Amino acid sequence: MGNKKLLIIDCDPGLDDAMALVMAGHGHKTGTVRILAITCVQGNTSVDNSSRNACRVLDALGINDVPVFKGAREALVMPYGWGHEPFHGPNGFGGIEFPTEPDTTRIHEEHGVSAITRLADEYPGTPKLPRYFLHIREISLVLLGPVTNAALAMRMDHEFGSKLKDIYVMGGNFEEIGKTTSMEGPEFNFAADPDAAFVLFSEAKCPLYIFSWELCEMRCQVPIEWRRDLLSDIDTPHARLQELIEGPSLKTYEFPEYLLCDQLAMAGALDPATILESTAGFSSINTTDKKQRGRTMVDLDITAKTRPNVTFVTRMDMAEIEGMIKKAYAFVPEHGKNLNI
Ligand SMILES: [Ca+2]
Repeated sequence: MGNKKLLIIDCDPGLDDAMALVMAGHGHKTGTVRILAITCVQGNTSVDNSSRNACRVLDALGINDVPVFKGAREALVMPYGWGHEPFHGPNGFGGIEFPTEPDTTRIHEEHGVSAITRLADEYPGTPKLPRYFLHIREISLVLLGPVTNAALAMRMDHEFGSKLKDIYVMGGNFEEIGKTTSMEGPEFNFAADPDAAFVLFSEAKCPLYIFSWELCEMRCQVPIEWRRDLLSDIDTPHARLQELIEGPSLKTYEFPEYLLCDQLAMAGALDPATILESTAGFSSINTTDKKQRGRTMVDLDITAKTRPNVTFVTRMDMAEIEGMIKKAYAFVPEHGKNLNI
């Protein structure tokens, strides 16, 4: 396996998920990372749509050796009840009516949660101190949607968290700014399944990197012109797909600048050197307040009782990330399938 980074990507594509999958897919095709699995969850859209959308991205990239698994259809406890996230359209991909179906034969029967826990056992890493069953772990888990699947994996296998190298999560708050339907609520992924986020923060037994809503909205935004120009001179299947699905939302873009969200967590997972600054803290999730369920509660005043369990990323190398995204879309993939629309 060498030093190749192993990824499990849990996602709910989703427009920004699609871009994050392209970034990882580029690494997979060029041999810098290996995607062991893509597991899907309900979030921006239903789990059926999100898994179908993941297949579309893989088709465009000509990736045929990455299995897709459907995970949780609902939040752990309380259904969020929004129907779908309007920003991403009713099918998660801008409401585009595609003339053809993607190759869904890559979706396996096995449930996503059981696939995640199985893979953590199949890739235990390198033995460090065999006598104590200590291993240098090698799987990075990247969470780009509600974290229901990860929480279920942690409940199925209590040691699951300790079988991972690290976890990269797009979600939560750090500076008391939220995003759901109103800007006052908690961040979307954690609001969608607050109880799952609580389990994740309690049970992760490996480094847990949080790419919060504030990081996306206040610290890593890029000019909207950057996004409008990004793919203008690139004609690859995955660039065409991204232009198509993001077209409707770009026309009526609600923010003054373009927000990268899932892309930031993926950039951190692919190249931790893109993380320029971070703050470790003790954090948990509000699961009881009616309006604030899913709100991240942060305590940076670390004592012996509150040892850090989370690292909040606070600054990233945006020039590097912008270049990483551009390069991924410009890459001409062997067997990449065009949509022909
Ligand atoms: Ca997402």
